[in-house]
Amino acid sequence: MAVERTLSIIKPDAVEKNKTGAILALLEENGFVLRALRRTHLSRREAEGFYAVHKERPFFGELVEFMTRSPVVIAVLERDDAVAKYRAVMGATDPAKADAGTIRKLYGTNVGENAVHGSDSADNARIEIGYFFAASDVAPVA
Ligand code: 3AN
Repeated sequence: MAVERTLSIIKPDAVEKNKTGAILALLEENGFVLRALRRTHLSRREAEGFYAVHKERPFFGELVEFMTRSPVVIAVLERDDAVAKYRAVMGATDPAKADAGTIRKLYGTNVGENAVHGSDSADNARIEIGYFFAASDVAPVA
């Protein structure tokens, strides 16, 4: 499987719980290389734009409120099969249904406040990385 990149966001709930370092360590232990890393407090406009695909969903307002509540930590992760491997490490959307040892099981609160985001395809990963990072921020493939 080719080397691939995906976008990770450590969401406000996990940053508030001081779990940024624990989550980044778990990712490195799972073979992900941090190609870019940024801590920021998302504006409403940034959060609405990022989650535009969900704008018709009933939880959209709640999701934007949550994602703008306090800072997030955004990372570009790289390894072979990064999109699928990161989704496996994240666990199911609902932390209560996530497998033991996954980030959402360990650090998520509920289906809305579930600790981390991960791209759902390589195409979306490229779009999401471009949404938050300039090409010059992302280290070239080694
Ligand atoms: P995932 O993040 O696992 O790909 P999606 O794409 O279905 O899940 O949902 C995007 C985000 O929307 C989730 N990470 C979660 O924060 C939020 N979300 C999903 N379902 C709900 C829900 N029923 N109530 C509140 N927020 C939700």
